[in-house]
Amino acid sequence: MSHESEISTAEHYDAVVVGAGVTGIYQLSRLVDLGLRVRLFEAGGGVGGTWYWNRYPLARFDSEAYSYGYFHDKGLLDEWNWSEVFPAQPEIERYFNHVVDRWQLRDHIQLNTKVEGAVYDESTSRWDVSLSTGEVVTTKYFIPAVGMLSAPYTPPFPNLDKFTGTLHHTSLWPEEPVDFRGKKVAVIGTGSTGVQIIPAVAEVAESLTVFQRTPNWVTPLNNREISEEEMAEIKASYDEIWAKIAVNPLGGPHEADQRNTLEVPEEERQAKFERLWRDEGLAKVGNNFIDMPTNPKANETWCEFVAAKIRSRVKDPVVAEKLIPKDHGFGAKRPPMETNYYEVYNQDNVELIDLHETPIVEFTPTGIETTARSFDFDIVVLATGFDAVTGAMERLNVRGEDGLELVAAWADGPQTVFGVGLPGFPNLFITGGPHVGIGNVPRGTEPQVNFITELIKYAERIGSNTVATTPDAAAEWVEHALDLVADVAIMKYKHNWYTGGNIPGKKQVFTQYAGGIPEATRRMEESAAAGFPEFELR
Ligand code: NA7
Repeated sequence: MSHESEISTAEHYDAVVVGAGVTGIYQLSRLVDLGLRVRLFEAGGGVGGTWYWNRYPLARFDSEAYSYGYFHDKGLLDEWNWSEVFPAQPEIERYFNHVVDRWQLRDHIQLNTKVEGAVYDESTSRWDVSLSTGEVVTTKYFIPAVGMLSAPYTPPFPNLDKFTGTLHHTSLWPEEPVDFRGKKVAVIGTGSTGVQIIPAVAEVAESLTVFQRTPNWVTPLNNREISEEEMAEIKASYDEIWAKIAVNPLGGPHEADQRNTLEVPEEERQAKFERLWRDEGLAKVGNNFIDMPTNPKANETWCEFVAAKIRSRVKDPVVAEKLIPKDHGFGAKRPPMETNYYEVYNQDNVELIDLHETPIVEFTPTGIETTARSFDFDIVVLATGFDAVTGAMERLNVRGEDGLELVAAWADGPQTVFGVGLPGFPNLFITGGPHVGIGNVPRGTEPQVNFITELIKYAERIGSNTVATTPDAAAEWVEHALDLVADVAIMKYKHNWYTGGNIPGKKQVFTQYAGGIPEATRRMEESAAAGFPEFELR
C-alpha cells in the first residue's frame, strides 16, 4: 500500500469513497488521516449530497442544526455559526463547503463524476470502478456512502414524457431558480418535501393544485433565528448537547417522557401535547410519551390532538378532513414538519385534489388528467420521494464474488452486518444505507464510519488482503434488526419508505436499525474490541 501524501492521478487507490454527502465527507477525512491514497467520486457539481441536490425553495433541516454537524472537530464547532435552528439549504450547502476546505479535502474529491459500476476481481481482491468519464480505476477498499434518500423516485405516470410544460423532481432541482410567479403549478406528493415547497409555490403562483394521495401527520417546525448571544451559548454547551445526543436512540437532542400516555391525567396530557405542538421540530417524536410508537391507544390520543389542530387551521371542513390521515398513526410514516402549510389551503389560488377519490389517469401535453377532470399546468413539481435506503446502492451496478449482483443478493431484503459489511462483497463497506441506526442521519452514520476506519486500520496492520463479511454474521444481524420491530405497532403500516412500501413491486421489509443509535454504536465497538469476529480477514 502507498502512503504518499501527494495526490496522484494514478488509477489505483487504497480506497474509493462514493458520494460527497455528510457521511462521505467524514469517511474521506478519516481515511485521508490514515495516510491512505483515497479518492472520492461525486456525481454532483458540488459537495453536500442531499444538501446539494435538494435545492428546491424552502428546503431546510428539520433536525436542529446544532445536532447535525460534525462534533469531533472542536475548532469547527467554535468557528461555525448557524443563523436559524432549522436553516435553509443554501446555508447547509455552505457548511459542507466550509468543512471540505477546513479539512483540506477538496483535492481528494472529483466532482461531476458518477460511479457507473464496480466489479470485484477475485484474482487480486481489488475493485474495478467504472466512472462516467470513461475511466476505470482500481481500489482495494470500495466504500459507497451514497445515502438513503438520494435515488429520486418518479412514478410511472402514463404519458409523463408527453407533457410539454416544465417538469422538476424536487431532488434534481436546477441551480437556476425556478420562477413560479404568475404560473399554473401542480405539486404531486405531500411528504416532507411537498410540505416544504408547497407554501413557497402558493405564495407566488397564479394557481397551485396539490395532488395528495396519503395525508401525513404534519406538525409545526417552529423555526426561529439564532441570535449571536444564543449561538455563543450553544457553542459553550456543545459538550452537554453531545451528552444528550449520545444517549438518545434517535440521535437527537431530545428526551422521551418516561410516562405511559394513558397513565397521565387527561388535563396534564393535553397540556403536554400543547407544549409539544409549540416545541421545535422533531421534539414531537423525541420528547413525546415513551409508549407513543408501541401503544396504538396512546398514539391515537396524540393523533386526535393533531387532527383538532388541523381542523382549527383549515377553514373548509371538507378540505380539513382530507388533510387528516385516516389509515395510519403518528410515526408510521416519517412525520413532515411544516411552516404555514395548513393555511395554504385557505388561499383562493390553492386547490387540494385527493388522489384516492380521483386518481391520476395520465399526463397530457398541457397537464394532468384525473378520473374527474382535466388540468392545464405550466409547471409540474414531482415531490414524489425516493427509492429509499437500498435504491442508491442498487443503482450502482455492483458485482461481488462469483459475479454476484447486489440486486440479486438483496432480493429478499438487504443483507448486512451493522449496515456496513455485505456477505459476498469483500473489501466493500457501506455507510448510511440499510440497517443504519434510524434517526438523525450523521449521528447514525458516524459510528459506522468510525467502525469502517478501525476495520481498515486493523486489516492493514495485520497485512490482510481481503476483508470478507461472514454470511452467518449477516444472517444474525438481519434477524436481530427485524426482531426489534416485530412488535412495534406503528411499523405494521407498510406504506412508507422505511419498508419500501412507497415503490410499487419493491420487496417490503423494514430496512433500518431500530435498536437505537447508541446500541448500534455499542455493538460495533464491541466487535472492534473483539477483533471484528463478523469478518474473515485473509
Ligand atoms: P416521501 O415522504 O416518500 O413522500 C412522497 C410523496 O409522493 C408522498 O406524498 C406520496 O404519496 C407521493 N407519491 C408517491 N408516488 C405517488 C404516485 N404514484 N401518485 C401520487 N403521489 C405519489 O418523500 P419526501 O421527498 O417528501 O421525503 C422523504 C424523506 O426526506 C422524508 O421522510 C425525510 O426523512 C426527508 P403516498 O404517501 O405514497 O401515498
